[in-house]
Amino acid sequence: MTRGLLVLLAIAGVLVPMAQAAAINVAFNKPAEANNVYPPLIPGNAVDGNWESAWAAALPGTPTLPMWLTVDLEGVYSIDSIVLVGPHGNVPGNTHVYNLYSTLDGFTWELITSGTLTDTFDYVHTVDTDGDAMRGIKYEVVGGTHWAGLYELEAYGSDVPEPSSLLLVAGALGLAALRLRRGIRA
Ligand SMILES: [Ca+2]
Repeated sequence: MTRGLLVLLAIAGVLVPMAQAAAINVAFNKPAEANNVYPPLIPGNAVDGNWESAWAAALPGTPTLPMWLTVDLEGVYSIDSIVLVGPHGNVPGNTHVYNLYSTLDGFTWELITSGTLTDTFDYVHTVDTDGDAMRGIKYEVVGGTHWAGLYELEAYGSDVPEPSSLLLVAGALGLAALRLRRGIRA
């Protein structure tokens, strides 16, 4: 095995653990907003890590729907899954029909999926998002007869490499090759 190959493997050895880092909830305590709020059930309650605290709208059901909540991830992340925790124990059997969107720029929203959370009986949904890049997430309630709301929104993922990071890696590889050609030991 050549010294050059050893250097490349050593650098790759640093990068592999970063790529395999466990996914974390990148929505935790991020800025959240909603188009309607019933104080003290503020939007931030949907990203506080507590499944028993909720965001809720003040106006119930139609014709006030849709009600929505957005979370700014404050950066672009590769998201593997989104967990929605709906109402449980308020009005058992009540449904919350929702659309789930993502955005990269805060203006254009792309539909991820639609579903129905059912109070107490089916109130936790895990949505597989295949590592899609996201900057923000929107939960939009478009149906249901009671107050729209959400107890928690979790987004599990990891950092998407920024172009500057890739340049640093390329630079490190180039520097290693240059040092080898000149016989310089690291
Ligand atoms: Ca909560």
